[in-house]
Amino acid sequence: MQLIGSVPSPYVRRIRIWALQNNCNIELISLDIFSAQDRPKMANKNPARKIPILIDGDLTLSDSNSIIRYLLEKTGKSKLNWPQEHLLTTINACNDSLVEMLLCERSGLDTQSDALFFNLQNERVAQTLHYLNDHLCDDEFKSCECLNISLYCLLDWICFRELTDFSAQPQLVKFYEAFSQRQAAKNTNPRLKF
Ligand SMILES: N[C@@H](CCC(=O)N[C@@H](CS)C(=O)NCC(=O)O)C(=O)O
Repeated sequence: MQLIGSVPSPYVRRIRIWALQNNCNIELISLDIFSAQDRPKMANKNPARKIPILIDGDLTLSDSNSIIRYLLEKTGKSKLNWPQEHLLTTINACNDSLVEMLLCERSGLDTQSDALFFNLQNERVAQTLHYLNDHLCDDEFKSCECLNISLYCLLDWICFRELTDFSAQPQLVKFYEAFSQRQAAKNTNPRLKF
């Protein structure tokens, strides 16, 4: 299997960490998706022009959520239950808002200005992080590898890109520090040159 993606992307990193922790051999094809040279390689495989993209023989899948569902099914592991799906959707909502805001910043916009779009994203980011802090110790969160990986990838990307401050959320801080010690986290660290 091949994974089209990039090293910094938190969504791509979810798949890479899951694959490392589950001895699943997936080759990363690392692209700079905004460069003229690499963009067609992504666009040819995904009309939505987003990464990650998984290629398994004749099958092409985009979106980290579909990819993880596919890998769980392929390896005979149980899927997320509905409360776990809700938690994953909450992580995704925070991550998506931060991606949009980063793209706005890179477009020269002031994301701290008092505009409806920015206010909605900033509110969503703050509230989802607060909610995740409160639910991190729930059994359905603790027992779900995919949720742990997805949350770690979000938090480490927040730190790496200096996107927001979650130091007031003690459970998030504790979780982040513990997960950072895992080998798969170290092996996929976007700060390292690959
Ligand atoms: N829902 C998608 C989100 C993927 C996503 O937003 N990927 C970012 C990279 S982190 C991307 O490709 N952005 C390109 C763009 O928005 O144009 C998933 O879970 O895979």
